[in-house]
Amino acid sequence: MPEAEVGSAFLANFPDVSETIVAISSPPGSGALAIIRLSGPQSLITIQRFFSGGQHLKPRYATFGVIEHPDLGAGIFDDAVVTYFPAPNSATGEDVVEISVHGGEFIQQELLRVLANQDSVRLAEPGEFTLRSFLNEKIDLSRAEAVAETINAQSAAAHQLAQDHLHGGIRRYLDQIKHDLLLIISFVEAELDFSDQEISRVKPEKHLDQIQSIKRRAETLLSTYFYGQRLMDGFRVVLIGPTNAGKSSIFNVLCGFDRAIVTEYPGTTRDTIEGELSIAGHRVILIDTAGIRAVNDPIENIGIDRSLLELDRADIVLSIHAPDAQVDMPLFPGKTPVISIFNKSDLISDQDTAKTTANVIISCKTGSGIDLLRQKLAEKILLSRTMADGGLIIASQRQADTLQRFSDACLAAETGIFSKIEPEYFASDLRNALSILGEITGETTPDDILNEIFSTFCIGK
Ligand SMILES: Nc1nc2c(ncn2[C@@H]2O[C@H](COP(=O)(O)OP(=O)(O)O)[C@@H](O)[C@H]2O)c(=O)[nH]1
Ligand SMILES: [Mg+2]
Repeated sequence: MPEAEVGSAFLANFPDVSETIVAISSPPGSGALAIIRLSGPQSLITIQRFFSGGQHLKPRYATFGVIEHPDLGAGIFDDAVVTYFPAPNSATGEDVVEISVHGGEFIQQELLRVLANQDSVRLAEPGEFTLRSFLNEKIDLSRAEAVAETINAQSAAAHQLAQDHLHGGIRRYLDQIKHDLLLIISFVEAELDFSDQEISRVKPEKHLDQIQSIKRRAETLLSTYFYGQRLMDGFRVVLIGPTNAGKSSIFNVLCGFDRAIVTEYPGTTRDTIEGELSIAGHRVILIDTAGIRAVNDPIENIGIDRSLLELDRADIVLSIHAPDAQVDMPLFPGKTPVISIFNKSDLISDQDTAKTTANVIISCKTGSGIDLLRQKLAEKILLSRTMADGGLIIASQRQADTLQRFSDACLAAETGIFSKIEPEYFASDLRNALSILGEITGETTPDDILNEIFSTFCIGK
């Protein structure tokens, strides 16, 4: 949680949090219903000017009535359901009013405009509702970031990760580390105080095991980032192979509809095409590429360059071969995991198929082997799964970078022990590590970083 002086230091750089803010919290565009949200001290009085049931709003109960105000034209503007959450028991910790109206674009925009024109009310900045929850100590920074993760999650596994963070998973994990680190610090500092009077008793080496254990736990969490990032952004699975091997056909079969053009003419696919699918609850971005071969066609060559770029970015490569497609150019996918696929098994005899060394034998024509291919893909994806205690996985680059800095700070303390560092410097190394740890949960996060985090949120969140 932000400490008082830290808070006031960064408040200067944030929008004025004493003002009441308003925003549309439902998605842009028209829909059945829309939610407009007010937060701040003027929320109640503002809605009372517009809403027929405004004088009878019972905290946390939905009240039905009509919106009516001269600024919104003559007569009734719309039906509405309004819920009032008095401070501090609201999402932001301030007075919050949620207004549900019909989801026409005119209704939303007009109501928003008129509400934002009221005294001491203004439009919310991106992420300002979540910023206020953070500043009012409703949530720590890792949970604030989880709000964005929850909204962005596009698969079951990503959703689960976000929910874990939203309910304090990161906070709990780091609190344990912080607790252990604080124990060492208080011990060392107490001994330092004492050693003014007597001979020095401080022995940093006594804490070596504990520091190593703290560092290890941070690194375990850090090691989950690779998988976590892919959970959020999707695993990039790239189809490569000679022209006519059936890459586009496999792409279509896996995506479940005919997206890529398939013909018997080599060089049909010239640009890379992306499709999305779910494999074992994981988001997969499947990428069909131009077959790699030596040609003089400038357009096809650009497509081939793009294929090679995709190969560089791939998490998993599906390398396709077929009995009637000749290999024009060898491919080197480097360290990326590869599933080799022998396609068009319907064209050759079972004995000849048995000779192939491919991981999976399929036929897009008959559909044989496709389920096995999905299974192999799931296995490869799950191979990269790493979790810290309690199934915790991180997906934020900022958290990963900060954990790396924390681990470096622990290493500095550890190295200090071996080089017989002065106890004062040892204590200061530990304090430094503690401060870095606090950046993840928001206790010691610099204001420009906070600004950056909240400004990436959508308006109304
Ligand atoms: N017999 C047979 N033909 C296939 C199979 N898969 C794809 N083809 C055909 O092979 C040709 C090339 O397929 P395409 O998907 O465009 O290959 P790409 O160039 O690698 O993308 C097309 O005529 C497809 O109909 C298969 O499993 N069996
Ligand atoms: Mg193709």
